[in-house]
Amino acid sequence: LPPSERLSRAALPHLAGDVVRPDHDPAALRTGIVHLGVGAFHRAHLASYTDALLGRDARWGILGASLRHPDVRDALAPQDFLYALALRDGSAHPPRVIGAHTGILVAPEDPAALVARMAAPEVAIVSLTVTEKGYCRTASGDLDIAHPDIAADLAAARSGPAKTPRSVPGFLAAAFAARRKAGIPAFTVLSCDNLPHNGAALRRVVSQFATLTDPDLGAWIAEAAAFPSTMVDRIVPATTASDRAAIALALGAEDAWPVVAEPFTQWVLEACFPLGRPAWEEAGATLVADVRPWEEMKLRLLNGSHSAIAYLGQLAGWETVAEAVAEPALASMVADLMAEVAPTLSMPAGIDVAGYERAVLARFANPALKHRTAQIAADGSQKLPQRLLAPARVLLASGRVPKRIALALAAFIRFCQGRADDGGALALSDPEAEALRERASHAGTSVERVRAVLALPALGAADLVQDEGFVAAIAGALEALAEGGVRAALTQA
Ligand code: CS2
Repeated sequence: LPPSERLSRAALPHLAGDVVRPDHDPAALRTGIVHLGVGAFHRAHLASYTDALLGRDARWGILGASLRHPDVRDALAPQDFLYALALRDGSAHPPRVIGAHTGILVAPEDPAALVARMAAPEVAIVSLTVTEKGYCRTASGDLDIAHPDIAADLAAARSGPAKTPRSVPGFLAAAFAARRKAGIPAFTVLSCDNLPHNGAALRRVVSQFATLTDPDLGAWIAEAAAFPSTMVDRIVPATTASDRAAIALALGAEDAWPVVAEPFTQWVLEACFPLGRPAWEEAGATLVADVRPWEEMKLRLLNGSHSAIAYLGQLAGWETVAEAVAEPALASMVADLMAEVAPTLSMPAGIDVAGYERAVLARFANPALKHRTAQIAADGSQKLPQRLLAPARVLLASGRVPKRIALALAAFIRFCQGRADDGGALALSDPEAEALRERASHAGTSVERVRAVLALPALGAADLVQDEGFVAAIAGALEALAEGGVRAALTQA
């Protein structure tokens, strides 16, 4: 029988015996961190590291904020912001209850309240998982002033202190302005998104936003605020109805929004937190001086392979990553792709590239995870520059035409055309969806279609459009996909 009780602080003593509970009192936490973007990834990553340390130091509770939708708040508020984290790898793991959140705000309901909480003196860190598109950048990394949210936030901020931001740079600048005015030191901004040099990338858009509204504020942020870069890694698929049902049984209570994740987790951070931080290294994080080799390794080997699997899988009808890599031809294409990309990396000291590649493939093969290729296929315009185009550029500069990257990009273009190999319709979820579909379906030769897609400004690949060898390789792969589908193209590759 399904349990009738709802997860809550009061229900903690009645949960199933093996459930791992917080070793602190979630009601006694203070708020040292405000986190923007309370999706599944955050709840299985930063929140999990932090939760493990709160018994020692209750200062670091997390106030979450959703920038768009109320759904996570609505699910978790009735259960005191507790939720279960369930690890999946085929063996039995008892669920763990995470109790790291002191609340969740929904920004559009009351943007000023969020700014005020970010400006509170006890908040030392504002962390973020807002996905690539949340940064509102152009392909060259500048603030996208044509973005509707940025345009609205800039207009509002210029006509007085911004009380109702919508964008991430707008919220951060408004909170910095409030702190500066009140004489409160700048918080540390901690980007946890899959962008190269994510801290520096965020610093750039926030500083540009602030400078456009008040040059003194821009200068203050440049001087006073730290933006450490991080590499984050854990595969966290979207929670499904069957996950909810299974977790309710294992918990002995209903949980409206648990999260499922692989057991593997990694977090590498630059150790620059002027107002302090939780001792995350005691929960397994790695503090380094320079995160660059780590993030390049992860973005290009893991995320680059993920995107390749997502587009090839969507075309071939492989619903999950595990299903895709169970196909020997696809698994060997992914191994070859990683081998192709590896020479572009300066690996972190002590990490061996072959071992890392094997570990990534083993993680992809996790049959219990059900990570949908459709989920990873979303937002390609925001992901491909750092995942596939950056390593392609390095290889082309050294005279090599990267054939596997070309195949992955061809799969992306065919995916944007909207038809799977069996003729079924494929949904395109991307801020550039319309332009991508139009360019990918451009009348003319396959070379022209490849050029049209690569020339999309969001991809920042104008240089690659000029590389005839690369364009020809992508066009050849696109023709192979069109003629024989993914299976045939893989055997030719
Ligand atoms: C994935 C990532 O959806 C995607 O684009 O590649 O979310 C990936 O699962 C994580 O970065 C793993 O750390």
